[in-house]
Amino acid sequence: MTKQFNDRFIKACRGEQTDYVPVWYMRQAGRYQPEYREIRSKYTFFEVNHQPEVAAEVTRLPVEQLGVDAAILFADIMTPLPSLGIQVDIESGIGPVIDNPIKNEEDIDKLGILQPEKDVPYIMETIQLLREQLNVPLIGFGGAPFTLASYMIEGGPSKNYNKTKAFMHSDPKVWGKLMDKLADMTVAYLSAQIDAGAQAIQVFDSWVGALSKEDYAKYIKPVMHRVFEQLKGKGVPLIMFGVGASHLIKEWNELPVDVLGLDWRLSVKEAREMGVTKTLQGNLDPALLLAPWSEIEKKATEILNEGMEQPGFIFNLGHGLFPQVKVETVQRLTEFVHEYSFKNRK
Ligand code: 1CP
Repeated sequence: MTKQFNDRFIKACRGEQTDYVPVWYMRQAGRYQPEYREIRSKYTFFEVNHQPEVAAEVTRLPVEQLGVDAAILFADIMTPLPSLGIQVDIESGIGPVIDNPIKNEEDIDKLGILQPEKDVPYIMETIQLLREQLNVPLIGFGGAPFTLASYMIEGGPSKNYNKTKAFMHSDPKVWGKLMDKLADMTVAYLSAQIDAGAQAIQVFDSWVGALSKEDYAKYIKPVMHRVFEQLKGKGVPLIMFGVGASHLIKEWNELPVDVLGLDWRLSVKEAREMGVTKTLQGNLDPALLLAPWSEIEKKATEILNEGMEQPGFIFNLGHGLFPQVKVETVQRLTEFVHEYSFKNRK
């Protein structure tokens, strides 16, 4: 018998009351799971990504193992970039590495246009498969223009985004051209995911917190506004997330999105005090998952108490799960979030 569909995550995205607080984790599929490591010993990252059956299996792992209330498509924010002519490899212990970083306007003019059906058909196939297999909502996702540009310009992960910021400030017109191209790609990619069956979308602007509020408002906010405005008509909840971006939270609150994902630097209560009205998602520091259970429980309780002040809260980490975390710890946390929020519901 198939289990009844669990729609708590979607309800919470829409700011509706749920009997318990739904939970999922960023990077809930990954190296902390022995099953994931086993699959990755046979295939490269992109080999997993490109095979719908395998990608769907990896996506389902945390749903079956942890009992989370949402699944997130197994892919990467880099997945669509090769179709634009950007050569990406995922290197173990590093992350995405790009052989031909963007240096000038000519490189931007050469970028291709993403045609999802032709370029990334495996993404849509994976989504369709998962919709038959899952009884929780499936989250589709993509990288935001700034974060994608940071990899494309730096050539890989960066600490300070110096080249990216220098590019932006040196020639704002050319920068705008790059943002527009990446925004068009993001809209096409995420629209195709929704059409294939993704039931919510999270946009990762992971590294945009490197910018000042002024620069964000001038160079990034208009393009993010356009991306979300174009996706809004598709009718699925939209989630915005970034790391170290507490100073941008009021700007985000003005974007046409449903949910804001917080990292651990700003509490739910502080965000509310700053005037943030949207549904919130977050925000346990993933490093705490290596601390004794009593500390994890204390902090999770505090987050839940603050989150449940308003209907519609989604429990998550402040950033992705990392390889050293034990599966049992994440299982216990998931159970705790469900039980505590059920007992203390309003
Ligand atoms: O095979 C491996 O174990 C490599 C590790 C890994 C994984 C598991 C990478 C390389 N990507 C992924 C999958 C992934 N990436 C998901 C899948 C689903 C899930 O969450 O379970 C998602 C949503 C992402 C998104 C992603 N990739 C982001 C945004 C989220 C974030 O961490 O802020 C970013 C910045 C990336 C780039 C990337 N890809 C991989 C790594 C290690 C990184 C980060 C590198 C860096 O620090 O810049």
